[in-house]
Amino acid sequence: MIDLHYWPTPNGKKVTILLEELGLPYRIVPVHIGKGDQFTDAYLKIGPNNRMPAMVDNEPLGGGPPISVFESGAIMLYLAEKAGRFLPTDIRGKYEVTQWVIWQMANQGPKFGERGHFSRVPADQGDQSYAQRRFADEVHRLYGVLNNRLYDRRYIAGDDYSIADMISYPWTASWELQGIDLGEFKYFKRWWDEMSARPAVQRGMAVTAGTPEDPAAISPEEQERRRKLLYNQRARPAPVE
Ligand SMILES: N[C@@H](CCC(=O)N[C@@H](CS)C(=O)NCC(=O)O)C(=O)O
Repeated sequence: MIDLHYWPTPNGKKVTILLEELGLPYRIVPVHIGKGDQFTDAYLKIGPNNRMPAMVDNEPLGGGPPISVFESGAIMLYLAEKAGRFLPTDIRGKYEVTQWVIWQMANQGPKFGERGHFSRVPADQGDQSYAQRRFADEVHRLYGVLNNRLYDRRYIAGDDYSIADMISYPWTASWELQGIDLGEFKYFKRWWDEMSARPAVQRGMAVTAGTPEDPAAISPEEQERRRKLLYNQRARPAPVE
């Protein structure tokens, strides 16, 4: 069985889409990132970057102790390789897909994330207009990269559906909130409509991690504790020998 340490955000949903496409049994282990579950000693053993998702495969190929993997891109590569699907094994096909997985991890994920972050900065933190423009432009540029890529290909890596498509979809699910007009990106839109209609994509996007919290039920003390934990994160001290 695979344990997916998960919270329902785009980075988590990349992996649930793949697990649903593969039809592999998995167990969701909630990592409530708003409460700070990502900082516990137990979680840091499998997710040393204090971010989710992370995965533990209790039945790795070839047997032996469980294998744990963090970083959504690495988890996607691991699961696709294990299942022998959605990642070609020939050298050309494999790197056609891998380069787009890394593109997503190094560009689309971080830039879309920062666009969201700077759009939510409280007013008392000063003028954010440069950062907001910078990341809105990057998001627009990256939609253009996908649109141009999909101009003469059905899928991101070519004729076949792959983990490059699954990893790139969740961050585009809220294109409207990102200020994007899909009329500008018609080749991307054709792909997006096809992706959105896939039953496994719909199931993966709908995976939750328990009942959502009622924000009104969080005490002011707890809100303050979370604010201190989550904002201005700096290096954690190394273990003492
Ligand atoms: N590159 C990482 C990014 C993971 C990431 O940023 N996860 C966010 C949620 S989407 C998180 O765990 N945030 C917790 C925090 O900021 O403390 C991946 O793709 O796995």
